[in-house]
Amino acid sequence: MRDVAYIALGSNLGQREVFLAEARRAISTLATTRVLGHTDAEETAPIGPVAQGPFLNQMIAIETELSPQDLLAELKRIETNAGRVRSARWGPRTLDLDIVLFEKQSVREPGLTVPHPELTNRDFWLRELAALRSSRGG
Ligand code: A4P
Ligand code: MG
Repeated sequence: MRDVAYIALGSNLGQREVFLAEARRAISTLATTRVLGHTDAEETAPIGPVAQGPFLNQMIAIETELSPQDLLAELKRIETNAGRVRSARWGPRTLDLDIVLFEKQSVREPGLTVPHPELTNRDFWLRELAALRSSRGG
């Protein structure tokens, strides 16, 4: 099914701008996928229980025929290519890619929840999502 999806990009380790740029490039090459737009990157204070440096966050909108599950698999591959090592949950990372929302599909499975359960708790996600939706005229 062709659908519009929103992906949150985050980095708080190393060359943060470079990791975000590489992630945008990699997402743009996914099969059956085209990028509709992205927000400017913005620095945000770390949320959650782990003491860590500030994040650079950004959101990208895509149109894709990939299922949410297939998109997640691709995003995990892109994270791994960015040298991400999973340590503490919520801890520092070179690159974190989260599926925020699909316009038409929702998922509730052990390994995947869409819309992302933290969406309503993250002001910058809500703001970025609204900006992308309004720039698409919808
Ligand atoms: N998973 C389930 N639903 C989704 C989804 N919608 N998108 C599963 C992506 N993944 C989803 O994620 C753990 C597992 O969640 C995945 O294997 C996938 O199967 P992870 O990326 O391995 O671990 P994580 O990122 O540490 O955990 P999580 O729950 O994704 O945390 P968040 O929400 O990514 O929090 N502060 C600021 N300012 N900015 C940030 O971006 N990010 C975090 C991490 C903490 N504090 C932050 C930020
Ligand atoms: Mg994550």
